[in-house]
Formats: sequence, structure tokens, C-alpha cells
Amino acid sequence: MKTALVTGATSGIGEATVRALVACGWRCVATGRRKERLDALVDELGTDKVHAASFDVRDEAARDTALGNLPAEFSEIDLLVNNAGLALGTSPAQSADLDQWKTMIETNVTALASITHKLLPSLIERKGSIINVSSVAANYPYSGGNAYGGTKAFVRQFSLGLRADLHGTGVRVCSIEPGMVETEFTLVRTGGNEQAHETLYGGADPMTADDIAETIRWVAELPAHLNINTLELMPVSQSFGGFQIARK
Ligand code: NDP
Ligand code: 8X3
Repeated sequence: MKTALVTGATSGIGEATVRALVACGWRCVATGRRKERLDALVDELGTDKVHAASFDVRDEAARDTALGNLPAEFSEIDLLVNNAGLALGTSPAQSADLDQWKTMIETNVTALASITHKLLPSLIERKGSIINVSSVAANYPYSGGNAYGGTKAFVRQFSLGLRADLHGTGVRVCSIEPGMVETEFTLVRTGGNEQAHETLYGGADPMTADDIAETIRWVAELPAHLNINTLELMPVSQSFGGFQIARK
């Protein structure tokens, strides 16, 4: 039985990924700050299938303590799913909150790089895989996307750089780049604005967390000789807009 570590498993894509992997015979270390949600996942799926490791990904000491205390059967990680992340705010850069930018960078960039760095030696030893959750925001700028898009562009390019550095090790790396997925993402981005959530997803038939989780599971279970470098997904209802022109 293979073991995955999924960051941000208390809701949305991460939680769905734990369910999808466990359904296909994986063990999962499920992480996130909201311990009660992780405990509920363990209760539902079984202590032999899921281990709850509750920590803030930005807190390296807490992370190291949690990972240092993994039960033996969960301690050899074959797959790292770097999913924990967030957007905060939709204001243009010139009126954005700098603290929100810092939180996004610390979570989506620094913490992701740090946990990857920590697990790389054992992933190499086990010829494991890394699946990083980036975003379409990495590939297409949009107004108000500023720092969030920048963090996700890091995730995509970091993934490709890892591919280059890990050449010959057998470790696979994939950047998953979803468009609109209905999760708690917009509630978090807007500080709990349920109307914003309804307005964005209402009538849009967005992707679901299960859609992305199933894609992650598919990538994880591909034959060992095959690497998906990047994988961009959107709901059919979402496509591209044009450039904007400011006239005098
Ligand atoms: P959710 O808000 O539903 O889930 C985010 C997860 O990240 C939660 O489990 C949360 O756990 C965790 N997380 C956030 N900050 C921290 C932290 N400091 N420490 C530990 N865990 C943290 O949103 P999604 O499922 O949509 O988001 C998952 C990923 O998908 C993110 O990286 C997001 O950027 C990306 N994404 C989302 C898209 C969308 O449209 N929804 C599209 C493209 C990419 P907790 O708060 O309990 O700590
Ligand atoms: C989330 C997708 O388009 O809201 O990463 O930035 S988007």
C-alpha cells in the first residue's frame, strides 16, 4: 500500500483528494489547521487509511514535529500533494493589503517549497511523485489576481524546475492548473462573503473538488515511466477574455 501526504485536506480539493486516493487503496497523511475536520476524516475513512497531522504549513517547527511523529505505517511518503493554499482579496495591486500578499506568498510559495525540500530525499529514495496544485492564474493574468497569480506561477515554474533537477531519479512532478472549482476558496478570498461565493459559482456549473481530486488520483496512478508535466483544466463555462485598453 502506498502513502500520500496531502496538504490542505480539511476542505475542498485536498479533502476530496484524500477520499479519492483512499478509495483506490492509498494511505494518506491528511494535513491542515482545522484539526476537527481531519479527525472527522479519520473517523469516516479509518485510522488504518488516514492519519491526521494538524499544523500550519507556514510553521516549520510544528510541521517537523507532526511529521516526526507519524506512525510507522504512514512514515514513508510515496506521493506529496502540495495543495494547501489560498487567495486573499481581489483588489487591484495599488489598493491591495500587503499583509494579504505576504500570507499568500508564505503559504503558497514558501511553505510549499519548504515541505518539498524536506521530503525530497525520501521521495528520491522511494522514486515517489510530487503533484503541485497551481492554477490557471499562473498562466493568465486577471485584474485583482496580482500576488495570487504570482504565487501560482511560482508553483508551476518550480514544478518544471524540479523536473529538470530530478532528472534520472525516477521522481515524477506534475503541476495541476485548475480554473474555477467550487470550494471554500471564494469564502476564504473574500473573508466569508457568501454572496460573492453565490455570484461566482451560481449558474456557472463550475468544476467540483471531486473533478480535481480524480485528476490528481489519475496522475498519481499513471505508469511509473510516464510524467504529466502540466495539466490545465477549466469548466466548459469558463474561457478567455480579451486584453483591455485604456483610452485618453
Ligand atoms: P479551500 O479553501 O476549500 O481549501 C484550502 C485548503 O488549504 C484548506 O484545507 C486549508 O486548511 C489549507 N490551508 C490554507 N492555508 C493553510 C495554512 N496556513 N496551513 C495549513 N493549511 C492551509 O480551497 P481549494 O480546495 O479550492 O484550494 C486548494 C488549492 O487549490 C489551493 O492551493 C488553491 O489555490 C488551489 N486552486 C483552487 C481553485 C479554485 O477555484 N477553488 C482553482 C485553482 C487552484 P486549513 O484552513 O484548515 O488550514
Ligand atoms: C483559482 C482560480 O481563476 O480564481 O486559482 O484565480 S482563479
